[in-house]
Amino acid sequence: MILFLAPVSSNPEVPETNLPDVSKVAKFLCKLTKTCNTLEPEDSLSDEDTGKEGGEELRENQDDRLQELTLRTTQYYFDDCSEIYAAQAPYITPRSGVYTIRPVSSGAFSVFCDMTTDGGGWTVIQNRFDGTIHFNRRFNDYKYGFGPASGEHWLGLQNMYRITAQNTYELYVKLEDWSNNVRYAKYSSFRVGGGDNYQLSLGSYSGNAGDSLTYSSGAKFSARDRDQDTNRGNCANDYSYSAGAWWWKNCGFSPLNGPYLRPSDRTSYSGKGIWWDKFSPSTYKTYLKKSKMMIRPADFRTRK
Ligand SMILES: [Ca+2]
Repeated sequence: MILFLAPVSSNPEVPETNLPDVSKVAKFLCKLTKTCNTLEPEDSLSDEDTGKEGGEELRENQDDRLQELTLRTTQYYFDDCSEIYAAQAPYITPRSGVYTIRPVSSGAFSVFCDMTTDGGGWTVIQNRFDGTIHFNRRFNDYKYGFGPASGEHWLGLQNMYRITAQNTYELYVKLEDWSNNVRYAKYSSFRVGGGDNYQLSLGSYSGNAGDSLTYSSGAKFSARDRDQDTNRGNCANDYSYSAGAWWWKNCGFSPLNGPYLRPSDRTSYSGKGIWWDKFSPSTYKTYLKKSKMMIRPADFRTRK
């Protein structure tokens, strides 16, 4: 397991906080991983290490020092964003941003960590907010993921499976409509199965957006080129009332991977956009502006 403390990129919405002393962080990390002998950050890097010439200032600020520490500890990884939260919390206000994690039995990959919503520690698995990344894609894209972790993004079913196989995870779905109303739906457990079905298992609902996902619990994942639903057609492709890759049964009520439609795109013939039935009934007038899905261990709060 292990240890990336500095986000690759910070969330501009999060105010800068004082960074910790790097040597303290290093001590904490080696204590945590019992690898003190191999984790001795040097005071400075050689020109060769940095690619800089002429003895110019090697480390301009603590952000660079944290990045250096990150690069020098690549043999250790965190399982998910909740562990990064726990590693940062003793020293700083945990910072949202892109980090690298490596779940058990998995390679390393980048994720966006939301450290502010509902107590933080969330690993973002889906994020849509401006339509810059198109989501009308084939099954393989949904399997392996697409879009930058720092922007509009689908983490990938395979990575969701690897993360959620480690522990019991909860799901937080944050939604915003075009009138800037923000609501959420939370599920006490969320698991994506293995194989090539990526079957969804969900726990109980709470929140203020309404429950539009429980219907999909038990569903296999379908995309336009992979029909694994229980409908005689292909819910991901064939009907105007449901669109995009999702955990469809006889279709469903929460296509958050649907087309990104702005108010100007809406007509009674525009098909369906991103919607969550209980929050944005499936009429052409109420497609959503933002959708963010995030997961973290269900025992996160009691562990803190
Ligand atoms: Ca079908």
